[in-house]
Amino acid sequence: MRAFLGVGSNEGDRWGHLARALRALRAVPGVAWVRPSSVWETAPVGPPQPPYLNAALEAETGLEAPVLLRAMQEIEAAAGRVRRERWGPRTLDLDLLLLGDETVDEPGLRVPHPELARRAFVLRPLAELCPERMVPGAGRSVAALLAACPPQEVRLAGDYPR
Ligand code: A4P
Ligand code: MG
Repeated sequence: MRAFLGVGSNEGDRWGHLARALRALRAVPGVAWVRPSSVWETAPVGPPQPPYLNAALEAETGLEAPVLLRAMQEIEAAAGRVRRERWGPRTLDLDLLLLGDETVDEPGLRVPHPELARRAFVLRPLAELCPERMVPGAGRSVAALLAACPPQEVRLAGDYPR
């Protein structure tokens, strides 16, 4: 199944956190391969905080959504992620954006990610990987959602670090 993940960092060694997240995801048993988007620097959404680096990752995996989410949370924890205020600064944030054509609506896991359609910092990198992909529940493609979402400051920062 094809999975799409959002990556964000606005605390500490942001480029290093992105590089380690990609390496760690590639090492997860059940993840066949991972392809990154470019890296975008984006103005923070939420409380005042430093700018983010955001990117998207495409992965091929047989893992079920909860198992994949648990692996992602372990990668966040290894980056020294401390959960404080909602939408506050973080060393590494990994969000499960899309998983095949699946819709999951559980207390601890919602797929597609519920904020997806409103966030240019998610849609801009995602549109590099899969512009034509239809988003379940939205009835529109990633590119169409990007064109319609509120304007935000997002600028290309460079290639994904290896
Ligand atoms: N959860 C449910 N569905 C998912 C999913 N599809 N992927 C649950 C990942 N997690 C999911 O997340 C809270 C809970 O969401 C998790 O325990 C999980 O079970 P969290 O990462 O602990 O808390 P959070 O990230 O502070 O809250 P939230 O609502 O997930 O925030 P977001 O949506 O991650 O947004 N501005 C810019 N420019 N760039 C950013 O990347 N990120 C955020 C955080 C705010 N502003 C930003 C950015
Ligand atoms: Mg999150």
